[in-house]
Amino acid sequence: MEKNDKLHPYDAGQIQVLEGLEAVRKRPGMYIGSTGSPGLHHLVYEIVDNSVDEALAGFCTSIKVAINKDNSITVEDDGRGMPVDMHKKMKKPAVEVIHTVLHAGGKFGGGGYKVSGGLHGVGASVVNALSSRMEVEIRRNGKIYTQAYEYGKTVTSLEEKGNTRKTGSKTIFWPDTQIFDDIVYDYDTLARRFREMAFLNKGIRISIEDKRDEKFEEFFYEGGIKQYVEYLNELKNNIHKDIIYFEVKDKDREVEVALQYTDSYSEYIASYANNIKTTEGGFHLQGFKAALTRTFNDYGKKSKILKDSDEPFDGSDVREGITAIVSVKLTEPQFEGQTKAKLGNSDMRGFVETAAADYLGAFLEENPKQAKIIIEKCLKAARAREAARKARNLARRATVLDGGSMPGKLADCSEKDPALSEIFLVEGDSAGGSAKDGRDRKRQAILPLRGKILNVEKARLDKILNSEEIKNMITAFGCGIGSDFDITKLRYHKIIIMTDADVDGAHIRTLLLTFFYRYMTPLIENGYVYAAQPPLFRVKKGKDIYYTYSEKEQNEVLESLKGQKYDIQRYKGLGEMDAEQLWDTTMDFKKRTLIQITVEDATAAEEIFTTLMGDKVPPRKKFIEDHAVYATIDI
Ligand code: 28F
Repeated sequence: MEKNDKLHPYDAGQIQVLEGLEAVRKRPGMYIGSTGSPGLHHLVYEIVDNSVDEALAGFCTSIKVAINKDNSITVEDDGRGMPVDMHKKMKKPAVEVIHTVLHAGGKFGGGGYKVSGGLHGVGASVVNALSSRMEVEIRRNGKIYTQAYEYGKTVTSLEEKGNTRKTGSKTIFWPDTQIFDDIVYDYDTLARRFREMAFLNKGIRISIEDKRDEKFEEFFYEGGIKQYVEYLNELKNNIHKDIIYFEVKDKDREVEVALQYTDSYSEYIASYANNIKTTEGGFHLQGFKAALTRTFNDYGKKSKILKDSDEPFDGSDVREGITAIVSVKLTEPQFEGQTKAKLGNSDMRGFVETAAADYLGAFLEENPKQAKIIIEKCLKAARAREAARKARNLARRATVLDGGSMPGKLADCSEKDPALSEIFLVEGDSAGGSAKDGRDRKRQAILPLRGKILNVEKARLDKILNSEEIKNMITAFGCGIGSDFDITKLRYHKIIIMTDADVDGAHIRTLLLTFFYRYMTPLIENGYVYAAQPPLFRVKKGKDIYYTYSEKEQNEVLESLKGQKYDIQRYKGLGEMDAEQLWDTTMDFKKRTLIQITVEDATAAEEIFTTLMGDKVPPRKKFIEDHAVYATIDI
């Protein structure tokens, strides 16, 4: 490898190969996205993807992943074993080419896999390039073979290590500490992805073992995405018993869909292409939605549930309450969009639409009882949409007619320039009172919210528009709601959520964020929404007062006062602070810290709602305790 290629032109190909993997080490982000935690976990997915490809080809049923004590990773499958025969051009065993040549995947020509996720076979070489060491063990041809690499370079030639009757591949790799910020693997992150993989690929058994603290889980779903929908709806109330499922394949593409309706008012449709979540959607999703709207309208009319005088269902009507997984697999996926999470293969629209329309049409015909329940729900959604439109118009007219008078509970500010004005949404009337007394009257408006605001997951827009708290917010903000929303009319450029630092406060914040995200999206997109940060403790030493905002900060203050006499007050709620304290700690422009809410924060809040907030109270309570506090306080 140290040879000069001018003297040994024969080796030029090999030198090019080395440059190939050097490129990966120079710019790892180009290949795995980042060198932070996501990139570190991506290494595992690349190796597991190769096993999944072997399983999708029909030769592997079980994949075992282990996080070892030293944060190396072992992946083992029971496939055919990576090929070990000599690669004619490279004059190296195929397995060595797979691990040391970038884009090796494509070089196998006709032998390549039909569908593939990840980096399409370049995965193993990329992971190898970013590992301080990698070892492979192959069972094939009745023999055991091993080879090792370091920093992407071969350190031992392929060796025969004895006989076996089994077949399969095993890879161990040690992420390079020179490349990654941190090499500690997170069990839950890996487990979540493997559960998803097992749902998306029925019949594949994927296990994960954590040797650092003896954790183990195995994921295996014979029903695939059908069971995924069942899992997602576990905490919700379904309105018909069968999960609707179909699968259509042609020569080089396939689509699989599972769906079920619940009594929820929101929709959850997750789409995938080659096991990659297409969060930005794409043609497959468009095809599915189009088929849903068309077949439900056709059946609605045919069954006379939808009268001739009724307006047709629109997309939102037929998706209200749906939980669906749309998974396609195709030979050459084109990923587009800002985050490369949008499927750009235009043929998938027609393919999915035809498949879905055929199957859904037949399902409705063959299951009239379930069809009736679903179509009647669509009809209710359509009527609620019409009622909401009217309510919105009324609300708008009322505002215009009474000269835009503000809600009685609002203590408005005198400033008229929105850029200089802010509004605090305060949990509870007592904290609202302190905030009104303590505020800067020129620039700060206060709107107290009584108790919990309406859960927008459990109500349609027409009901939402009847909620006092929500009406007050709409009027105070001045820009309408939903499709009428006009950000240019916004009366305050800072909307500050001020809630207690406890589970209830976190819940209210989640509710508000979900509401804003669903019905006043531009508020979040423009960065106009904030969370106030009230203190957790007050430490008083003689005349000195310290407010602290985290346990850590509190410990630091107590440390610095060691041996001295002091008095601690823990604030359980905003209501425990008087007007002056609230101003000093949380509202004063000069001293406060506000946390700006990002679109990611809002989508996280919304995801908690759509996927995991159900009606079955105990699990929901547990979920809020486990997650909502972090999901909403850590913003
Ligand atoms: C621990 C990670 O990487 N498993 C793999 C195979 C099996 C074959 C293969 C792999 C063909 C198209 C390159 C065997 N016999 N586990 C794994 N198992 N790669 S990776 O072939 C190489 C690929 O591009 C295999 C016959 N055909 C294919």
